[in-house]
Amino acid sequence: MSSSVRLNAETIAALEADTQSLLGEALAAATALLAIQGIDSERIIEEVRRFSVAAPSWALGTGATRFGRFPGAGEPRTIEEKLDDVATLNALTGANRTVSLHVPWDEVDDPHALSQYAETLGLAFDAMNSNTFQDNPSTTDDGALTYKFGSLASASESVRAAAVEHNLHVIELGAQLGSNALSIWIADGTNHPGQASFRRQFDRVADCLRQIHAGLPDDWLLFTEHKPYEPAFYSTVVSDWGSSLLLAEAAGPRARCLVDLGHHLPGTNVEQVVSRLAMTGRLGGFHFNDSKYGDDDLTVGSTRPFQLFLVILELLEHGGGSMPALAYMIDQSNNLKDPIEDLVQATDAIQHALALALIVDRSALMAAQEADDAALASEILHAAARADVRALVAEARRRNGAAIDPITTFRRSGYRAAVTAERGSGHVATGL
Ligand SMILES: [Mn+2]
Repeated sequence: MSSSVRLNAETIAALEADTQSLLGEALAAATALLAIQGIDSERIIEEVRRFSVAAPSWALGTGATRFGRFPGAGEPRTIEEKLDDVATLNALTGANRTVSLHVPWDEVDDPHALSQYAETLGLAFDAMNSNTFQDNPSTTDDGALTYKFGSLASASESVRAAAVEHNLHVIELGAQLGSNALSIWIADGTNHPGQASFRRQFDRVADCLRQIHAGLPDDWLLFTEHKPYEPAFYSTVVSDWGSSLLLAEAAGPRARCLVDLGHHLPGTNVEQVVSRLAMTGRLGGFHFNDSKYGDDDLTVGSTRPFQLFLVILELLEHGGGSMPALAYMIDQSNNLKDPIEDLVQATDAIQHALALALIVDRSALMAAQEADDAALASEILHAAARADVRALVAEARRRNGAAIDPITTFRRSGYRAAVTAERGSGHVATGL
């Protein structure tokens, strides 16, 4: 890391010298209060310590809207600088130990060198993301091919072949980086009734996914990610969890469904979708974000914290009381905050929701459900969702060598000013 400001367990402890005793008092009070209800704080702290969620490379910069983009100061110029920022994030949270790359936005010239650089920062590579939702210079630059009318669902055989080839390229790159999964979200769909056949589009995507699945290394998984609409506004090929499941089943045994929390129509019961996919054995991963209207990509837990709590409760059910080994990633686009602060808040929100969900007395809940006692079931959920676990989450971070109060400590560290001096302003760290 070239920056003069380095955040690690030592520098963070020094910056938080005055915070340590405050945490001690808050933790003692919270632990005593939970003990009265028969809740073991240690188990919660240790489970929160274990959890990690991948940081997406594209969220280290400011996102854009359809109407404009306002870049922040000191945004990363290179993949290495993105990794520097993730290392800083992980130092603060102790819970972002991996990074998820997006190709071609993160096209890598020397995977071996990048892999070594990540290792020096204590980071590893999570699921790779391919991109055929915009024209890709490496496959479509000659102008003969375009994804304008779709990629894996395209009526053009050569366009489909280019899209499959791109995905195989991303797998090859990821294998060199030590990743073990490929996430595919395709924008394919239509804007006009009659524009394409639902069935033929679906069959072509299934066929292409089979070809991509055949190119997976033995220890890899393939994730299909659904989204109901946008950019296609009449129909989308992978529009919902049912289509995603059918495609995963068609693709092969190592295909799984990925749930992006913002990729559902308004009012969809997302926690029930999670439960259904978990039952089928095809739940593979998560993209965390929050939304009020559509695919808003807001900070997870910022507008619907109770939904996040219920989703995590379903995951704990699936994992027998602890978080199942799925691919967890933050997928947000932030226009207003410092990107690192936004990712800190996202990670904290997930850690917090996890701690609350761990409080739920799942056997008492099951007994209330079996007795048709709706009021008691609600009481059990609310007793957990209304608890104060902030000190437990902070203690989990402290034990991981991370920050008790990550936002305050990040601001005190002077990291953004230091990288701005090095990197300047006005860089575009995202690919759109
Ligand atoms: Mn996503």
